[in-house]
Amino acid sequence: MVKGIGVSKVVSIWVVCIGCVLPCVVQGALLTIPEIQYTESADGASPYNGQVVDCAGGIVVFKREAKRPRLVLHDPNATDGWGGIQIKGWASDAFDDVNLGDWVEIEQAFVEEARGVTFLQYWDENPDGSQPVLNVVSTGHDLPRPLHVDIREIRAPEYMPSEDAWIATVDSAERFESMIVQVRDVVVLERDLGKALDNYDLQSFHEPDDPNAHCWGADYFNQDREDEDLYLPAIEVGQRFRAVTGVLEQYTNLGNGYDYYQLLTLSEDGVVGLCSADLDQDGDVDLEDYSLFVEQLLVGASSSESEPCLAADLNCDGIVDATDLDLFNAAWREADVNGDGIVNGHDLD
Ligand SMILES: [Ca+2]
Ligand SMILES: [Ca+2]
Ligand SMILES: [Ca+2]
Ligand SMILES: [Ca+2]
Repeated sequence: MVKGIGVSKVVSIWVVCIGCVLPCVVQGALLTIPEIQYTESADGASPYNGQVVDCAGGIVVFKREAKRPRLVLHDPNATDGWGGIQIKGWASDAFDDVNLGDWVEIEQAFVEEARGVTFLQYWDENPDGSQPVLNVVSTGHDLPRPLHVDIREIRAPEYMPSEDAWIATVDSAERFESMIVQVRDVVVLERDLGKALDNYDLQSFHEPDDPNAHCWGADYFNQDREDEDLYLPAIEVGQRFRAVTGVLEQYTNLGNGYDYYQLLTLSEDGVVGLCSADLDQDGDVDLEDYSLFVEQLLVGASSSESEPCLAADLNCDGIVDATDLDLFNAAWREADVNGDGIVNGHDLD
C-alpha cells in the first residue's frame, strides 16, 4: 500500500516535470524577435548587443541581393511593434536558398548594433569562436500586411543648428525598426536630404501646418529603381500619394551629423499614387470629386495655356467629354476595392 502511493507520486512528479519544463526549455532557448529588439535604453540598442543568441526568427518579407545581402524578418506574433529584424549575410550567396515567405530561424547569431540598426550577423565565425546556423523552418507563409502607422510616430529628424546635425526627436520610431510600415496621404516636399542626399521628405497633406506630421523616405533598397537613379520616377516634389510602404531603418552617425529614421521603399508598389478620379487631390474620391467632374463636363471645359490639362480631362486630350466620364467611372470602380462607394485609405486595407 505504502509502496503503491510512492510509485504514483513518482509518476505524477514526472508528468508535472515533462508538462512544464520542456516547453520552458524550448522557449527559453530561442529568443523571439521582440525579445531581442525591445529596449527602453535611450540609444535604442538591443539589450543583447554584443551577445550570441538563438533567435526563433520570423517570415522573410524582403531579401536584398548585394555583396553583403540582407534578409528582413517579421514576427507575425508581434502586434505591438518590435517585430522586425535584419540578418546580414557576409557572402553574396549567403541567402540563395532562402525565399520570401520562408520562416527562418538563426542559431548562434551575433547581435550587433550598426548605425542604429540591430543586425543578426550571418558570417563564418562569431567573436567567441561559435558559428551561426541558419535554418528554413517552413515555407510558403503569407507575407504580413504592412503596419499602417501615424506619420508622427516615425517623424523626420530636426535640424539642430547648434550642433549642425539632423537629430531624430522621436522615441516611438524605434519599435518599428526593420518592420514594414505604411504612411498614407502624403506629398513629397523636398528631396536631396540626408547623408547620401537621397532622402525625401513626406508630409501629410491633410496636416500641412503640423511640423511633426512628416517623415523621411528613400529608395536605395528599392529593387525596381534604376541603378543610375536616386529615386523612383514618381518621387517628384509636389507629388501626392495615397500610400508609401517600406521597411523602416535608422541611420545614426553623429560623427557626420546624422541620426534619422527613413522609410525605405522596396518595390514600385511601395508608392501608390492618388486615384485619377480624385480630382481635388485630397486622398479620396467622393461626391466633391464627382461634382467637380460634372461641373467641367457640363461646360465642356477645354484646356488653355494656363491649364494645359484640366483635372477632369482624364485622357488629357484637351476637352472634358464622355470619354473622360467613362474613365472617371472606371477609375472610381477599380479603386473602390471594398465597394463602400468611396475611394480612400480603407481600400488599401
Ligand atoms: Ca535603432
Ligand atoms: Ca533595434
Ligand atoms: Ca477627392
Ligand atoms: Ca478628355
